[in-house]
Amino acid sequence: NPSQIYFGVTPPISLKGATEEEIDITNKMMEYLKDHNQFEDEKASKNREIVLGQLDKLVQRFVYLASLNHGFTEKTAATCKGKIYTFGSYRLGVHGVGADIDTLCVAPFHVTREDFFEIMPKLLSERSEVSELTPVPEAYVPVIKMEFGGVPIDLTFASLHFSSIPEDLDLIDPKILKNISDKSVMSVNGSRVTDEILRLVPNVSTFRDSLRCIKLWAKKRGIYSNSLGFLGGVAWAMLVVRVCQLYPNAVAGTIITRFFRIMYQWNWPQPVLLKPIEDNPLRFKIWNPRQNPSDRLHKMPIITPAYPSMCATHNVSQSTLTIMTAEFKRGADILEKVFNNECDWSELFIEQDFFSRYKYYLQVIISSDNLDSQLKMKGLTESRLRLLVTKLENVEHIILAHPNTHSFEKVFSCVDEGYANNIRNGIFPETEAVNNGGHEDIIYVPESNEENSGEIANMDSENSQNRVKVCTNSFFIGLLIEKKPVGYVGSYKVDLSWPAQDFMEMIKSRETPGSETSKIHIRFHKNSDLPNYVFGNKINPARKIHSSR
Ligand code: 3AT
Ligand code: MN
Ligand code: MN
Repeated sequence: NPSQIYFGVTPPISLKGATEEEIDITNKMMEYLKDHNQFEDEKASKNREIVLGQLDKLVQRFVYLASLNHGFTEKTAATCKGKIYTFGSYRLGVHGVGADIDTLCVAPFHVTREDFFEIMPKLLSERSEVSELTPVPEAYVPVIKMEFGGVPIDLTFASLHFSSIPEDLDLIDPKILKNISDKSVMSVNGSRVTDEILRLVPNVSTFRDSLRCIKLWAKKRGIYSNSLGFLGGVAWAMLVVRVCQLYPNAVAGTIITRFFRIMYQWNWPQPVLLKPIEDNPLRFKIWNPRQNPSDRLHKMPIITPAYPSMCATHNVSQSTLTIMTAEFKRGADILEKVFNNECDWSELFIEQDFFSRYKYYLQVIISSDNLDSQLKMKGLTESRLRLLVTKLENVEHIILAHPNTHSFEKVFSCVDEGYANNIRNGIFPETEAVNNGGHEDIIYVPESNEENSGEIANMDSENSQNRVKVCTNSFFIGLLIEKKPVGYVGSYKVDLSWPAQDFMEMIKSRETPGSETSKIHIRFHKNSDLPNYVFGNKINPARKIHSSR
């Protein structure tokens, strides 16, 4: 098999090893990453291992109890073993400080998903190390989220065709997928993809160093988010793997340079593949643009290597592809300077200045009177926001709609409903204060604002019980609008009301029980009237200074 002599779908571009200069530049990169807290210390890694050990014990207990419930004798139940696997950034060995551990609990076939969501949360809640326990059984990939011994954990579940899970079971074997539920297929998929990734990379340690660099860069540049139409952790990992395959003997610094060049010049929608797509023996849905019209719509396909292969980037839109391509170009230019000794690595990681890039912005404000509803609404809105982006980029004269990966959370307690309504419509105190020239009493008080807490007490402490609490989250979308041709008189009519209305209707129609009181509102901003808090409470640089009356 000729594909055995190299990794990937084409032969490498270069087999060259590293020059001294490349090693030197790589060392500097590693120094930067270490100095910026991208590696966990020994103690924290040990703690993760301890947590995983304890979690494994709980899984064994769970399988035992579930087996008893299904009528097994104590003796037989004791022979039924489960197993936990890890995936995600921890499994890849690129997790940062405070990252979660993505874990998969694999149980024998008689143990059901209902058992998992019934028994496991009970066992976990009995443990003093566990906090923020949140089962999410209705998710696309059902999960129990929690903090265990200070470590965030995502725990998913699959049951496989075994009466007891063998100690050495390798999930990479596609036969394990036979006749198991769709949810179990999706759940083992995370783990199978991570395992394949590690097998398809020529040098794991170079891959890890490179991926850490790319992840930090993508976060700083605001392009790390699967749900908003950028790339998530798995997709970034796969891009780095592909470049590692093309330069199997290069060091990380070189991989990064090549990464930006190759990705900037990539001929999308040509897919990035880490290996040939496998046949389809079990007739799952796999990515196949020749057969599936919906797969032909993918703008930036990056295909997962484990059977059944899927596109990890189906959320990418024209706008987000344009934004990422510009970032690849920026990265390529900076790396060229790094290699010419004209600048250092820190330049690569400068944070994007989202609120200075565009002249127009939309603010999507969601609000609720309690945190529980608000969390649900926030998740719902975040998972749909890309649909608003797609609607916007199709509006005439709009070139680009850019969703900000950072959202803003504010909690207010208002003296009455009138003020609460203003908040729900996104009219926050400081915006008001500017609008009426700063002549205003403190009517709304951000709850978490320490500085103002003294003033709350002074104002009217006896009335504070009657305050109306409003929790808000704001998402911003930057809009690039076509320049008017020279000599064009008048202004463009850019009608945002339909996309905005459509989006709000969609969110409202998805309301879940408890979220009836939640509100969604969309505001349009010129850059000069963006609120100061998006600039970290510095004055909006685009705001003209008003002379006071
Ligand atoms: P972090 O270091 O945790 O930020 P990560 O790559 O581990 O990076 P996640 O923990 O978010 O990222 O995700 C790990 C895996 O979980 C990736 C994917 O297989 C699965 N996953 C994450 N989010 C979703 C989702 N919304 N739907 C389906 N699978 C998901
Ligand atoms: Mn993770
Ligand atoms: Mn996770």
